[in-house]
Amino acid sequence: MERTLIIIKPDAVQRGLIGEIITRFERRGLRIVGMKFMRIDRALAEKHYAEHKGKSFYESLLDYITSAPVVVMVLEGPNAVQIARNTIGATKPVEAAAGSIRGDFGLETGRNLVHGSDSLASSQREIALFFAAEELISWTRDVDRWILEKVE
Ligand code: IDP
Ligand code: MG
Repeated sequence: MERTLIIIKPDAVQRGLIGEIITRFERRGLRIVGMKFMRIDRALAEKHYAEHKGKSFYESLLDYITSAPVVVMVLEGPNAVQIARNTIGATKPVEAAAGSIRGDFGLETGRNLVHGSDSLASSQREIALFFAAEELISWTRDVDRWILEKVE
């Protein structure tokens, strides 16, 4: 089982797409183990996007992610990191497959609606930035045996 950090970014929240986006992850079969509605401040944004410091889009990225409230989620499942990335689609909406979130709702890279961790190591680092351990709920769904080959 893996966990991954998802952010429904300010543009998606402003456009009323919270429900649509959560629905796509739920339908995929991923299990929500943490979720909060919040405004990301500058300090947290800098930590979250530290790998991009110095890049041409860094300042506009910080402005974007701090511009309005977001929904932050931790999703769990086998291969959750890669499966969530596939459901989200490629970074640039112009390259995102139709049927992915960015491929269905996005046009520009700086308004690409959703964040998903890019590796297991990133997910662990990012989850710790946004959630305290006690905010993450370990649970099973009655339907899990119809989604997972083996329920732990
Ligand atoms: P990812 O979100 O698909 O992992 P990253 O390369 O990690 O993509 O970039 C982080 C975020 O920075 C992107 O989701 C996007 O919002 C923004 N970004 C990346 N490249 C560009 C760009 O060339 N122009 C504007 N924004 C960008
Ligand atoms: Mg990334």
